[in-house]
Amino acid sequence: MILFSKNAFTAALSLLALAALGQACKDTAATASSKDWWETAQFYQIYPRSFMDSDGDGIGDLNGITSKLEYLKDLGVTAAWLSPIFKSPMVDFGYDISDFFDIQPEYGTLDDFRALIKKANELDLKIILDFVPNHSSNESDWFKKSVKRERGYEDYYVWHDGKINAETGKREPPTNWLQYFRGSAWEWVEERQQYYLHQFAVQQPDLNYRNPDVVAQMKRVLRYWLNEGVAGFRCDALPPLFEVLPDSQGQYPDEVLSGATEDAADRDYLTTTYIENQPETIDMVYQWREVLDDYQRIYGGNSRVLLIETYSPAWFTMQFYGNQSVNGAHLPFNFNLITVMEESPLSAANVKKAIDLWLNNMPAGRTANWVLGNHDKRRAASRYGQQHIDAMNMLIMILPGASVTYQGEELAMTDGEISWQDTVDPWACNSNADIYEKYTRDPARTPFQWTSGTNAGFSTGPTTWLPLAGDYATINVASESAAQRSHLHIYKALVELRKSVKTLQNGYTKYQALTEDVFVVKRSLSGAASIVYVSNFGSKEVTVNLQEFDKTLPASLELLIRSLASTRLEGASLATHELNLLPGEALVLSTE
Ligand SMILES: *[C@@H]1O[C@H](CO)[C@@H](O)[C@H](O)[C@H]1NC(C)=O
Ligand SMILES: *[C@@H]1O[C@H](CO)[C@@H](O)[C@H](O)[C@H]1NC(C)=O
Ligand SMILES: CC(=O)N[C@H]1CO[C@H](CO)[C@@H](O)[C@@H]1O
Ligand SMILES: [Ca+2]
Ligand SMILES: [Ca+2]
Repeated sequence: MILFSKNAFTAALSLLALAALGQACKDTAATASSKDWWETAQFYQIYPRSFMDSDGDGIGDLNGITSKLEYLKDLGVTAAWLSPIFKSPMVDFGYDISDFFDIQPEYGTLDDFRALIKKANELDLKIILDFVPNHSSNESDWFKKSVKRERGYEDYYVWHDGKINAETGKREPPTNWLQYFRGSAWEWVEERQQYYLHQFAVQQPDLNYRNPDVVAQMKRVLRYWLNEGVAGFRCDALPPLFEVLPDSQGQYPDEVLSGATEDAADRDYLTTTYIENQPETIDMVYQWREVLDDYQRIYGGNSRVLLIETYSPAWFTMQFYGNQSVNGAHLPFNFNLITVMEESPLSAANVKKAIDLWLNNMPAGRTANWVLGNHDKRRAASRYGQQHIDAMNMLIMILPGASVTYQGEELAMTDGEISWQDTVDPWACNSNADIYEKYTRDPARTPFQWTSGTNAGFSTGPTTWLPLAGDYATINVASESAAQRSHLHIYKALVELRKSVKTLQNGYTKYQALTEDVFVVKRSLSGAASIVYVSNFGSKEVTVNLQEFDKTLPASLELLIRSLASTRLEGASLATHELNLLPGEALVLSTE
């Protein structure tokens, strides 16, 4: 399979272009003009439990989503990816699946899902499902059969006898491996007289990918939902898919101390050399891509996409794209704008660092992407500061490639405050009242804010599964739609701009940290107007000379879109040699 030749020539050209440039800023060349739908798409993540409740039980559901598809259409997004909607005991809120082929009753029925797809098709919106390959729920039939060693299911999971401690004579887990959610990654099952591996919660046993039956079964899952009309999958939690092979005695190696924390229950206490980022994981993603491509070849239609969740280092993550002869994921999610700013403050230099980290490592001919948040992280407006949310939304729409929005980022929704009593996230529940805030993911999962009314218009019921965030009276769809200016209007203008302006889809990209606080991006395409993004991430007013960034810029630029607090007027002409920026001000400008 030679799938690369089309881009090889442009890739070579872009290398030449790069070599010809100075060090101050960086150009990335775009590939030829016609792009597949996902390459410039706006993906929108829906967390179904918290999006819209149609029946008043306080829990979001499929009919709720269907009733709000017009909102997504109005936002202008290309595709929505849904966190898991499959049958689940909800220990990890759907990431513990007990039946990969059925819908969680709280969320609706298969017919409800079909109605959702039908409506989405009518609106020309694509629906992408979450694929959770690493584990099932321990309440799944597969696991129950495996516990009983039923024929065909004996090795569906990673089972082990453990080892006998020479001093105490007692049985112990096979290794010191730790789960993500605190504590040992091994659980003893009395009935089977063996331990099973669970890299996540006790109720999420790891499937055994060294068993070809498991590999085939999970491909059936993909084909099953493709038959229901989905546009692709977002693959959950790839790093822990494979573990290292045991030695000839069947023993696994212990991980060593990492030195990162003193807390012996925290996953970071040990290295993850043997339990994450194994080469077999890369190959499995290539196999899933083949399933999707084969499906399209047989049944036609648009490309079915594979998006990948991985927080691995660049050397591993970039392999998911594919190699010289095989295609991998269309888009391995780029979390750098999240992770770099978790470790260091929001500044022009750190934004540049996050962008460099992706674009300098991405294989030639592949498509970049930019993610601001998800249901595992504090909300973007809380992390970056509400005054910077427009600047960040602008950034992910101005940079080349696809972008991903987590529900509520378009409104600048912030985290809810969830007490220890109200805490439901298993990660936090496995800790205690003193430290749960370090682990809890509940604050980013509070109900979506539709109106300033009861339950923010999310539910007509007496309570909601998580309390609402405190700011819903002002931060909600109805208020922001009615306001003359709002984060929502800015977001929509950005999506519209990305869709209508070829320069943003196909143009060259150049960017620079102009000062400590001011970050600037230019997209250009021959024969078309250039688009310039400039943002002041600092807390002081500054004046910059954009000519220092790019001497070819004209003396003035036209203002297209401005952050909420900016006092300028759209259409104004701004001098490039002396541009004054308020703290937190971000602008999208055009050379036209
Ligand atoms: C799943 O795990 C939980 C927690 O260990 C346990 O209480 C429950 O009985 C298990 N269910 C099955 C079917 O093994
Ligand atoms: C690409 O990946 C495939 C599948 O993992 C592997 O067989 C092949 O050797 C790889 N090719 C290169 C050039 O790395
Ligand atoms: C962002 C995301 O999808 N996070 C999920 C990763 O996988 C674990 C286990 O399935 C979930 O707990 C996270 O919510
Ligand atoms: Ca409901
Ligand atoms: Ca695994």
